[in-house]
Amino acid sequence: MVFDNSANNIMEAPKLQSVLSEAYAAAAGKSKKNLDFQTETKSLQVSNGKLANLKPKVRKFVEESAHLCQPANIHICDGSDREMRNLLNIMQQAGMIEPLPKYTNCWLARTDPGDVARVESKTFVVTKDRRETIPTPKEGVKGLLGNWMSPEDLKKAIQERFPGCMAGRTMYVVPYSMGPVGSPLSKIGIELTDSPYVVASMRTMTRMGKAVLDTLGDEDFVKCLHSVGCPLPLKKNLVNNWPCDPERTIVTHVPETKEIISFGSGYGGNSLLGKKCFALRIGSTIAKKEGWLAEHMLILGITNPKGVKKYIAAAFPSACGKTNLAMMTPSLPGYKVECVGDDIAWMKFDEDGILRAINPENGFFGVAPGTSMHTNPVAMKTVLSNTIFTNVAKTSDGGVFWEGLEKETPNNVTITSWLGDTNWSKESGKPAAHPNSRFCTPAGQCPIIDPAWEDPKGVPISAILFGGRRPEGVPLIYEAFNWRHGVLVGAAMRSEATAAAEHKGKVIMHDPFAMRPFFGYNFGHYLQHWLSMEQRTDKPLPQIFHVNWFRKDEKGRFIWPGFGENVRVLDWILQRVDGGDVAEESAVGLIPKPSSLNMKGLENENVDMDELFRLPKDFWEQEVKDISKYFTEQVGEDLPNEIGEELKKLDKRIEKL
Ligand code: GTP
Ligand code: SPV
Ligand code: MN
Repeated sequence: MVFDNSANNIMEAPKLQSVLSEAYAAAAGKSKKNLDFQTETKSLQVSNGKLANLKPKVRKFVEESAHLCQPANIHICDGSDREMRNLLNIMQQAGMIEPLPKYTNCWLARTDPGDVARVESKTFVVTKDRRETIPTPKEGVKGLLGNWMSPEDLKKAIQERFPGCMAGRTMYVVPYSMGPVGSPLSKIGIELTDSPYVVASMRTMTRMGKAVLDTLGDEDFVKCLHSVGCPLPLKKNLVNNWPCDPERTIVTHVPETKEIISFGSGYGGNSLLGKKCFALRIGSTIAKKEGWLAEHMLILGITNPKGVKKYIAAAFPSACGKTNLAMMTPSLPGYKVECVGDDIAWMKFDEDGILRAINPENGFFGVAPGTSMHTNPVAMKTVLSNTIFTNVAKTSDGGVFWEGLEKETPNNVTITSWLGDTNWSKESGKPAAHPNSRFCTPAGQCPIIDPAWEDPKGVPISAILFGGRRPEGVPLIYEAFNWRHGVLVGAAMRSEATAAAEHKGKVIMHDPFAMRPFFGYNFGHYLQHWLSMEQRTDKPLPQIFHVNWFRKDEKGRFIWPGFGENVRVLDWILQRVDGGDVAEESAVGLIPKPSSLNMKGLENENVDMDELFRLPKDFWEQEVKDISKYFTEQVGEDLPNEIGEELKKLDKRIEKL
């Protein structure tokens, strides 16, 4: 493959220097000392662990960052239960969390209402050349495929924010592994943060602590620096005792030097830097170089009534159903679903050319609203212990509440909303829980966690699903004709905006591969990388499908019952993976032959199957136009020809509708 930017590589542009190094040097200059760490150690107060026990590279990172951020104290995390209890204690005393006595070791955090979701507009990837990060949009058009920042601007942004930013606070050193500790597929990061909430969450979401430091040799690790940006003494009062600085929030990534620098937000993907920042944005750049895929995908195992087990990966945008599908309780008798991961998949070919996936995470940071014993009983059982809930409502009997739990909540309790309204009722017209409120819970507690979920080899993937919230026009299920067509299907994904990021309203947004907010490099090059998978194996690649649980009728009600009933769609997919003659051609792809979708038991639900599969010509003509415009305006020259050709073929098929 020859990429358009190959000329830059040939010219061997000087390697990017660590963007943090300049800030470190400036900080050292200010203190009028050389960066002689052996002698300076005395001035750094360490309350847990010993700097001298750290590997030289780790120690240098910690000490230089401490000189820059000026924390009162350093705590090197060991990952023990005792440490976790202390963190929870510290947060409880600071009024950041409160216990939920109805459950075992469960806690509620309420954030500053200004810090409730990922901030895509303040998230940047930093490269020397803009085009490495994003395609060049058509003149006069705003680029929608990520934000680029120059190394110089990042250095400035760091200088404006980080000197002294941890004053009076503890800087935690969080060593973590994405993937099981010591697995050849795993990668190590070290996050320095002044937020105990981040530490406690990272302890659940990643493998964190001493074992990681012990495994780390002399190799590089991903350097993650995070601050909530509220040095002590405070300049203004905190809201809900939740330190953050929304006006100055910035989430930045330097793929070349493997640095992640985040400031101002303590929430989710902005601050738990192993997740979107490392496992997807930095991860996708590593994957591109090394020939594998880092994707925003769940991984599930499904066993059919004959006992045949397959693994499926699925990419849906944020808050579009990954956690729910990954843990689903199948409504069809004899089926079993087991969960490998609910958000991120790292997929590589093994020595036999089979694409295998691992879940690099160790916990679930799942959307709370909508989760109930009816929709997702497995999640409800998982979160009964050792869980931190954020921005949900609480009940007067010490439990949690959110939209969707009405039928499961005793009538005699009062509800305190996420905003602290102590006598919340539905009549207020406001939601009790924030729509992006979440639970952070250990994956190992999931009652249907797959026996192979920590297998360092990963699990073999038979099918890849794309999907989104499409109220109109898009059928329940269709299969791509082949890999190339499947890459177009991923590239053309669109979905209704959700509360997982700062977008307002229910506008239909382009979200290719559910990765729009998470690409670590130019989307055109990403497409080329996906196309190249065909040349990387002589084994069949996973079959690609598109699903839509969210089609609505003219009254705005979902046509498809969803959740556990989605197994009917998975059943059809398994038949296709098995080579079953159950598909017929349509303009958009292969769809189920009449009655090949198992509807047994749903007869009384009056599901309008015709409407679920209807392909309105005007809708699809407009869809092709919109996608074509998007590719031209947003991807331009970087769009691989194959994708343009596949879109033309779709256009031709639509003409015949
Ligand atoms: P992120 O964690 O943000 O990446 O989200 P996700 O893709 O894991 O989405 P999740 O499974 O948490 O679902 C988000 C919302 O969609 C929840 O409110 C669910 O109740 C709802 N949802 C999930 N699956 C279905 C479905 O099959 N049908 C309907 N109608 N809603 C669903
Ligand atoms: C998403 O937004 O896709 C999430 C939540 O999974 S966060 O960790 O905040 O990115
Ligand atoms: Mn997600």
